[in-house]
Amino acid sequence: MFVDRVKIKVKGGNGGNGIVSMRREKFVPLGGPDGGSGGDGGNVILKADSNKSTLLDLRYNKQIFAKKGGSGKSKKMSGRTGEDVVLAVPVGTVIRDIENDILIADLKEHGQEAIVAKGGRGGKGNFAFMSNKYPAPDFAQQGEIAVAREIEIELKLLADVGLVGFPSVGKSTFLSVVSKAKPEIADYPFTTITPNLGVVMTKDGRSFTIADLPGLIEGASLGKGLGHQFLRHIERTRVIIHMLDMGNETGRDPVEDYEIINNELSSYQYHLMLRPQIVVANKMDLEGAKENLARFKETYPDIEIFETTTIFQAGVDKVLYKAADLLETTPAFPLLDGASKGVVYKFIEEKEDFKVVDLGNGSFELFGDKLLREFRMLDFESDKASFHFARRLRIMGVDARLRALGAKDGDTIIIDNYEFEFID
Ligand SMILES: Nc1nc2c(ncn2[C@@H]2O[C@H](COP(=O)(O)OP(=O)(O)OP(=O)(O)O)[C@@H](O)[C@H]2O)c(=O)[nH]1
Ligand SMILES: [Mg+2]
Repeated sequence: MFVDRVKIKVKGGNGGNGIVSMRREKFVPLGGPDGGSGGDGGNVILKADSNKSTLLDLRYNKQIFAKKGGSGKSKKMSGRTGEDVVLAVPVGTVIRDIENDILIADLKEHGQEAIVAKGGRGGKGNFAFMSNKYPAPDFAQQGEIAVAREIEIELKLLADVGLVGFPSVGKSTFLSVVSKAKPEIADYPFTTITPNLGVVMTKDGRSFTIADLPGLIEGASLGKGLGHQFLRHIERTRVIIHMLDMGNETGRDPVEDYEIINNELSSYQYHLMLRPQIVVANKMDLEGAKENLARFKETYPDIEIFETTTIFQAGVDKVLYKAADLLETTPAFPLLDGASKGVVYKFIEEKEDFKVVDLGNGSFELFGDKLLREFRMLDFESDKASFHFARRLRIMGVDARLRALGAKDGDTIIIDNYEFEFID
């Protein structure tokens, strides 16, 4: 089965907790702090693998969680790092964050990887908090809770050339005579229901990949037929072979078909009409083909058109040469959101360490990834830890900012749904 789009939930492992521990030695009544930090949680990683051709495995695997980090140990020993989960996906896989609607990665080469969910950081043990000011800190940090995110994983075929046209015009037959691919061929519409890929070698030794796509019909760009679902696979192609059935058997009119398909390509969001097109008049062996072709040429005198009879392999070499020529001069089209170089790796960047919002009535709310991260790693049980956090706020300049905004003794400070009193 060919599965080319799945949604899954991913979450890195939580960070391990740091611990509080004091060295105990015979004859040394008060040893220094030696509580180790927690290990970082594991990441969820997707890795492009050329042996994979579909996303089928992921379809039955809706939630993927990496392992959490281990707690710190005494003697300054860190907890173990949580194991990563690495999932193999086909080359050509595009990953986006659903909630933020951003592209996370575009895996174009075998072996490329992207972290789709980061593990939480390990909390610091009391040893890590030791300083001149705190020679013997007796508090530690909790491990960071990893954030779950929903991602959409999509396979966009990496073919150089895409075969498009109405159903039954002979696209699969073309692919079967120019490559080793063995697509199903029959005289009913939508014989091809999933794309087929083939590798072409021209007689002058040039090689490229070609994708045979399900037939398009009028309204395909709006979701009619099977075409819509697969139009997006054309997004990666650089050259389009637009195939027409010049025979009279189907009762369709090739001139009209040509216009309908082009309308669909231009209505579709990926600017598919920007790709150079090779127009192919197929089934030239059939009755009426010559007349139809003459009519096409009259309507479009400036368009170069290649005549083929794919069942006899007639005329196909010229089409392949033309495709190879065009590929030499046509650069890759960037994906709609700008990714083209391979792995893009985007997490929303934090601009400032913190932000203070005056809510009025003596209430202020604190925001900021860094600040929240530290806050969430607080060990609430320990007064000392809270004291340390308060000191951090002072060092980061949060206190000063609050005062500048007019915060007074007794005002309410909100962090992450918790309320505190401002003490000046
Ligand atoms: N007479 C004649 N028949 C052809 C030619 N090329 C293909 N056919 C026939 O046309 C029918 C449809 O061919 P396919 O290659 O399956 O067409 P397709 O465009 O892939 O169709 P879909 O997969 O349904 O979109 C088959 O019965 C082929 O044998 C040709 O050059 N001449
Ligand atoms: Mg077909």
